[in-house]
Amino acid sequence: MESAMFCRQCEQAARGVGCEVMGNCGKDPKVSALLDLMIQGLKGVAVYAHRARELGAKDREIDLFMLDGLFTRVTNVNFDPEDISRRLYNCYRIKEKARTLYEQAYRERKNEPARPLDAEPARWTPAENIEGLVAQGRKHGVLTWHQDPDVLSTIEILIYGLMGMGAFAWHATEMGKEDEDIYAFIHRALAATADPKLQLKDFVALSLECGKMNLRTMELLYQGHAERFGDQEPMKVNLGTRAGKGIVVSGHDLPMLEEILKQSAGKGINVYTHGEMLPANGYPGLRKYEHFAGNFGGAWQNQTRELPDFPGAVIFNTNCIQRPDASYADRVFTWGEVAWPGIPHLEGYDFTPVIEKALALPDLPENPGKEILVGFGHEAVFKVAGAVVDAVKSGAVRHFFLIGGCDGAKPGRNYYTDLAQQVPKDCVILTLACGKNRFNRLDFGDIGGIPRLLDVGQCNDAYSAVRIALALADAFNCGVNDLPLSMILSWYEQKAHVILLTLLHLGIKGIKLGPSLPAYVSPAVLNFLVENYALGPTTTPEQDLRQALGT
Ligand code: SF4
Ligand code: SF3
Repeated sequence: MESAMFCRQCEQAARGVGCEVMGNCGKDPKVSALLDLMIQGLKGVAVYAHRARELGAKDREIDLFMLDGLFTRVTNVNFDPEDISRRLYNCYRIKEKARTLYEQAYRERKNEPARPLDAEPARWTPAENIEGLVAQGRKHGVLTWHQDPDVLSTIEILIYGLMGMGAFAWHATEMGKEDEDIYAFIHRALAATADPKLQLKDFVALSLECGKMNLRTMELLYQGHAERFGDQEPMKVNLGTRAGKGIVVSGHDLPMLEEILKQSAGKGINVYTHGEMLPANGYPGLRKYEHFAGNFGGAWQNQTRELPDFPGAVIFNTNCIQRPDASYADRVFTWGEVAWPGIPHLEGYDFTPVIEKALALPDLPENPGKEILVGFGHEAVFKVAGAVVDAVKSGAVRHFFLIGGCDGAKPGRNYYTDLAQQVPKDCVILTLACGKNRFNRLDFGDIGGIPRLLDVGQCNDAYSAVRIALALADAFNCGVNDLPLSMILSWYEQKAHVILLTLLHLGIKGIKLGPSLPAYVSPAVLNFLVENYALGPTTTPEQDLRQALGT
């Protein structure tokens, strides 16, 4: 019997196979079909935009829409059929714009009209209503992307990589950081997935190229943040609340947080980060706002338990949103690509509705909380590099562990907490992305003044982790694979997935990935990853530590 939906793009894929009745994330079959249609629509845009570029023609609206569309499909971003439908009609308009661009460029270059493209996505026209769009989307589910399971696996690896990279690039554009090569690659790669002539090796190569282009994307994102807000600095973050009105900002987007801070200044409102926004507390350009009060709550998957206790307004600017509980749904907003049915959605940078909501809601109590340390982006780590290198040479620091990646709601993720707690006292732990929320409130102490837990930042700061690894290799005059460094990663969604592609592109071997391996990696593709990169699943903290330390 045909299932209601099929999605296996994240770590929560049901039974490690795929969500077929209802997404474990909360995505229903209707939304799933619309998001499948989004990929089909984007392929249509890409086949034209890629060919137009080959003829020297490009268009910024098309390029920016591509990032929008890819980001919309990322796990835990958009759950609103109305919102996605609007984006789909826009996708069709953009595809037609790309078609015209291509046809004009062709005529100008070749002095003859372009022949119609035969790629199926190029011919898509949207149905007239949501039900029709849903019916269309159901014909373009992931299992239709290719008949061969191994080729399908590599196409999924590529498309999910493009989604993660699209999200990072979307953030970078907000700060004016763009790169023609990134747009050209995204169009070329997505157009390739609609080309039936291409084979497994082509998609493997494109996936590794995706990792390479993502490194460039992450570099741009880092530069955008650093130029606008200064480099991250080690700073203590208060986890309590201040007396007064409050706004919680959840997600990843720093320029949006800055606007909220600017617009709410002097109004008796305190602003708190939540989830992956925590590292925002390490940026001097954001900390300068006196009413930036710290962080509320823990990991994203605890939001429905924690946000009922926050009496102020809440806004999600990126993933990960979950179904807002009735006890706080009337004070939640979404922004950017995030949407949830019935929740007010803000576009642009006018946050008056959130501010007015916060002012109308009850005060928060004065409740001084624990403090934790954030802000060890690569520039901050480089400042203590001499001490770190000396500590390694003297034997005071034996090994580094990068325990990075996304958190998730499934059981089995306590592996990372157990691992962090069992890491021997003469080892340093670097954290990155939201997985750290499981254990970053614990006290890890220091080694001769070097904190044992150094938080490099959000998943959006993965560039810093790469720079730290490369600098260590430089300092010890060896390759990254020869360093006393183990990467034990947790993945959940497509941003973690593309960071992994970047690490593979850099030739990093021996990465441990958990808590489970992606459902979309076929046995043959997994074999390839094991043979070429020694990529393996996490096992038990004890066994993985023994292997990492050679004990
Ligand atoms: Fe399931 Fe993840 Fe897809 Fe949601 S995004 S439907 S949890 S595989
Ligand atoms: Fe987390 Fe959603 Fe990915 Fe940015 S907030 S790491 S999962």
